[in-house]
Amino acid sequence: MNVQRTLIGLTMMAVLAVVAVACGDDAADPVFDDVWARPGAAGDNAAAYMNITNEGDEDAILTGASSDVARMVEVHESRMEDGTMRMEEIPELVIEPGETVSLEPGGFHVMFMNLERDLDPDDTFMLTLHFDDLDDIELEVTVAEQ
Ligand SMILES: [Cu+2]
Repeated sequence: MNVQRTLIGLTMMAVLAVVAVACGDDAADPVFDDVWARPGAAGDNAAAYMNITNEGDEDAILTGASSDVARMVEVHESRMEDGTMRMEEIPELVIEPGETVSLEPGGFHVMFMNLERDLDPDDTFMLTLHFDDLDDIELEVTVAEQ
């Protein structure tokens, strides 16, 4: 076998592989439903909930959120610890391809601390979600008593 020809062949294959990766549309594709928030009074806290389904080929990694309804917006997880409900910030919430993660009371939620205004039932407001390697995603949240 001609060694030089084999090397050229391998080099060509490597080049093609790089092009394939660069041109592939592998990406996370988070899709949202049942987006709602609990009511709250100005100065208090509230939380938003939703289902996030990743219809893409890469992990969707939620890294944070922002909204003009509150000074501080964080992604939290609530859990029981020694009989007490505690919550902590989740710096990265990973949703694998094909997976649905539910943000729901008692679990993951988007926390609004120190509301700038009242959130009354049937109000709507905009929430911006930040994902690793994706453009920001804006969602309309409906306030509901559930
Ligand atoms: Cu919280």
